[in-house]
Amino acid sequence: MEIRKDILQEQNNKQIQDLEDDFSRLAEKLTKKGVNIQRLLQRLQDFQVAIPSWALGAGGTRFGRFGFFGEPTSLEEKIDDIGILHALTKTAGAVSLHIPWDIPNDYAAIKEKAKEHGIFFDAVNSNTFQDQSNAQLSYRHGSLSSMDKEVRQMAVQHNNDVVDIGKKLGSKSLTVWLADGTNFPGQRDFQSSLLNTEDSLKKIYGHMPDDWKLFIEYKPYEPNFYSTVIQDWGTSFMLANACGERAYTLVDLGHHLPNTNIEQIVATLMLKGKLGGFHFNDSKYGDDDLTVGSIKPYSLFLIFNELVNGMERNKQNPELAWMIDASHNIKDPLEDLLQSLEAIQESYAKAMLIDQESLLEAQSKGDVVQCQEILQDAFRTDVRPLLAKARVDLGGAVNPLKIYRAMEVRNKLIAERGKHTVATGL
Ligand SMILES: [Mn+2]
Repeated sequence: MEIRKDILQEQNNKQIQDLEDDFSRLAEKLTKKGVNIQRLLQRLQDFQVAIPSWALGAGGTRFGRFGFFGEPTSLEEKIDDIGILHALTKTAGAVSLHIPWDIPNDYAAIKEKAKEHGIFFDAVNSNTFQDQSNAQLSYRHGSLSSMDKEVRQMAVQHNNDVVDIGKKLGSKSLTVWLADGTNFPGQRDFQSSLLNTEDSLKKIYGHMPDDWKLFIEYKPYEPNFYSTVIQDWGTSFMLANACGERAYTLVDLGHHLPNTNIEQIVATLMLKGKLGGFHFNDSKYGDDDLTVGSIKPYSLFLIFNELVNGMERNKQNPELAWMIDASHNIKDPLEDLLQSLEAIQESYAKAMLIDQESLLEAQSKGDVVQCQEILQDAFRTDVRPLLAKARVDLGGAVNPLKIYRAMEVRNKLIAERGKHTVATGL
């Protein structure tokens, strides 16, 4: 299944006049406000989000999993699915592999396939939150933080292996999300767990090539419910500092307790030059892994405001690695990802519309009402014609979801792959 250019063009033709009308109206309005439309379009076109290899199939919960039909059963098919997303949106030009779920069999072939779709290999992710079938030792009581030296060595070795796999694909970064923690008070010693983790991460950092970056994720709870070794951004920041200058904190939107001010965390990390990566999702309660922008679009906008600001002001940060980190339990995974990609671009565009100069002036005058007006003026702008224009100019779809449905992509995937196929992953 591929998105044929002529069919895409045919579909686009039905909507292109409406888009041109909407775009000119919006462009005129924004130009009057002093917005540089070409620059905005360019930045939207440059923004590429990695799709994780585990997100192309249906996710599940610990209670069960409802499969979605026509799921990809191999890494090749997963990359084909990302190719579909990228052809339609022109903003999904990267894949993030999770090892050992997606170890390539034929590196040259997989690289060739990704290249055909215009996809590059972004951060590789290690997995020490479950035992592998051939493992000699168990992560039951932790991995990088384990009290057992041999278990720690095994976990470090796994991460080093992941780096070596990534090297063969052209990846330049490793993301570590550590599930280690405890369920009960007194179960383990906090200080030793943290020291062990620091020691393990330093070993992994030492194994990485000089042009690689290490991203350290944090999360307050789950799968453990009493304590997590890397529970918050402060712990991640401390560990990144201990490892070295190419180690950074990675913010995952779902990895916060409800109502945490994530935009302030972003601002602080960017000020300190320690924000390396970003995982998008949305949530109501915790790490719900819902479609980006489906629950709290205003929060996402405020977070993007700090990201845009930081990218301008804090050049000491690396180019951020963006990834969608969601689990699709109830929707067609590809449709869900299309919605997420749209929501990300929408928030990014709106954040770029904030009149920063006027905001600074209002802040300095203590005009709190005006500060809110400025933010919300940008938030209330319907930027969708801008996103569509940016996409179409690169050969993408006017409306990716509409065209995905019109082309009956899922039915074609089912016809090719069969109905009850199951993707590796969550
Ligand atoms: Mn994540």
